[in-house]
Amino acid sequence: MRYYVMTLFPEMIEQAMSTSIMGRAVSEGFIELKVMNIRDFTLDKHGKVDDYPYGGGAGMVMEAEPIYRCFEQICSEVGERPRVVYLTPQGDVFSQCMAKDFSAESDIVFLCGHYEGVDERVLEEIVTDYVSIGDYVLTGGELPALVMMDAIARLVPGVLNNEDSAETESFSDGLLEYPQYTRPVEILGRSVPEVLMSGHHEKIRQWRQEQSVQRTRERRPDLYEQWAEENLR
Ligand code: 6GU
Repeated sequence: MRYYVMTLFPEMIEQAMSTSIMGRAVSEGFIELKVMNIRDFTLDKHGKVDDYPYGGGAGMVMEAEPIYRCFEQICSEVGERPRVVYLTPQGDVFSQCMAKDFSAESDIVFLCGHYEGVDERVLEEIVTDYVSIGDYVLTGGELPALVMMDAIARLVPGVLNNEDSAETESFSDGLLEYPQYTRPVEILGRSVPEVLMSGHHEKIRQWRQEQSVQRTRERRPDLYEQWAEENLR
């Protein structure tokens, strides 16, 4: 899978994507990352990429031209029109279900906006998906793009060491994860639950399932209702 990121802050993307599991996914070739600096595509001799908003008002608006020229270069590399995600609080709220949908693509383009926004005309021309990562306001689309790339990449075969770890955990079956323990057997006056040391695999599986259900009911009643609807009724 190949990610293209159109941004004015390429270091922000490169940094985060060179670390931990994403770093390994890139260096081992499971994910190909092409970070495009929108500033490299302006024809303006001073490298200007934004301008005042028509109609007045605060802040600057990112110009259509450099973004469109950047997109054209991406299209010529991909050979067809890829999905283009514009990160905006006005988009559909990102979910595990959307991550799964995107993980089937061979190429995804992320357009990161800044300032007061992006000239609407280039959005109309190239964007296929408007995505938000939640109901709060960030200064730019880079962190949301990173969030999406992480959530999508871990569904790509090979990115996680453990074959089934993406499937058995939180959300895959609509429940939150059960609690985990490691050595020592006692610390801070608390012991590891007996059943986990019993070696009885079926009992362990049952206990974990019960913990997941209980935890979901307490911490995310909204998710619990959905799960109960699909599994109990
Ligand atoms: Cl995708 N962008 C910005 N700027 N703020 C956000 C967001 C996106 N999602 C939540 N807040």
